[in-house]
Amino acid sequence: MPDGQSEKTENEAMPMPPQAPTGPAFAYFDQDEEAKALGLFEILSEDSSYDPANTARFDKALSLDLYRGMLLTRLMDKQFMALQRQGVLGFYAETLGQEAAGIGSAAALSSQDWLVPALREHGAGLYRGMDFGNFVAQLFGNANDVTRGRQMPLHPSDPATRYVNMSSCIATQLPHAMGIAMGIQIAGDGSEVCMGYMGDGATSEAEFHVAMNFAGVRKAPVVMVCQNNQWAISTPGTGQTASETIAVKGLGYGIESLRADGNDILAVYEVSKYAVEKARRGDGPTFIELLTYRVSAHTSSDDPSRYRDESVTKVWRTKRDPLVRMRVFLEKNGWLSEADFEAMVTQIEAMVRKSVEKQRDVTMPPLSSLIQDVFQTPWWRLEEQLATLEAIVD
Ligand SMILES: Cc1ncc(C[n+]2csc(CCOP(=O)(O)OP(=O)(O)O)c2C)c(N)n1
Ligand SMILES: [Mg+2]
Repeated sequence: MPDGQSEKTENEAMPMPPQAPTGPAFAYFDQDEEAKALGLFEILSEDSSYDPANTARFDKALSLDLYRGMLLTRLMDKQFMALQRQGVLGFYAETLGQEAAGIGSAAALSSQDWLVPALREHGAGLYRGMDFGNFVAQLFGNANDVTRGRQMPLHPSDPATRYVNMSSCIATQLPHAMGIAMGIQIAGDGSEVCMGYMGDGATSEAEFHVAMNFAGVRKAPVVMVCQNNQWAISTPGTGQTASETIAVKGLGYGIESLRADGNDILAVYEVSKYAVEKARRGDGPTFIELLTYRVSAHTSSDDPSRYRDESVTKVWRTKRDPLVRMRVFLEKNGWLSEADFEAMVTQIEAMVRKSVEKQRDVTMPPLSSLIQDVFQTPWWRLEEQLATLEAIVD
């Protein structure tokens, strides 16, 4: 990447300790298919109480790493939304309240795996090592942007970490995710897994059913993750489906389907790890519903107070906040002091500010970039059109 190499170390994932889950909560996995799809797997309850038998895998390094990933997502979202309001950025969408769902699931992937995102996985991409400078360059659509300013802001893409460019058209990414998994089956050495994300709204689209059908039939190494934040812009979950849960839809396609508390990052990590390890063994796809809530507006172009009861949002913002839940867990274990927390905040905020300062004055992509990435070598017709355009601009 042209920029941001020094920032890369700031958000690299830590190696995962290879411990197997053991505690009573894991009896969830021994239930019949329907009970799993209708139930809700949880490790850290709302008041952060937990059975230590369920948290054996989460040592200090992994726990702090997961928390830092969520904190980075929240703090950068706040700064980028402020920049959007100041007119510096054209568009932005927060993941406020959903940080555990994105980070906890992506944390189960290894570096060679693929992540096919929907709208709210940019934090997860950065957690997996997406270059921060590259991400900010895409927000500005400047000359450092690998997509050459052709996408709306917040459509990052990072070939180095196999973070695939987001498709704005809802659910169109799901056949892509399933197709990548089929490609792994055909051409890979069997060690890679693809994780494809969607919102609850995407499960009503045709592409969801196409992808799930093929994934089930081909037993593809794909993990389909639905961040059920209970809203699709102004459509609530009750207006989206008559199904009892979203997870249960997977059973019709012969896909094992799990359902977890999406605001409990330890639970999200465990169900995701289970699914990723299963896919890597060649035992086929898993569908995961993560129950969470979109605390923020849909995007910077939306005002949710016009269509929903914000007193409900307040409960999710306070009592059910995934960062508070995990922070109490860290404090109970003596792994995060107030001073450690303050230092983490200062370091993240400074990194975001520094990167914005670096990227905001970078020039637009050159006109000649218009014909790049269309063919391997631009053909004469495109060269001719570019010359005409350059003459007009001059
Ligand atoms: C095919 C298609 N239809 C409609 C839209 C407009 N649109 C953009 S986001 C969105 C809602 C998405 O909801 P959901 O899948 O639950 O994801 P969330 O935004 O809640 O993360 C809609 C309707 C679109 N982008 N693509
Ligand atoms: Mg939604």
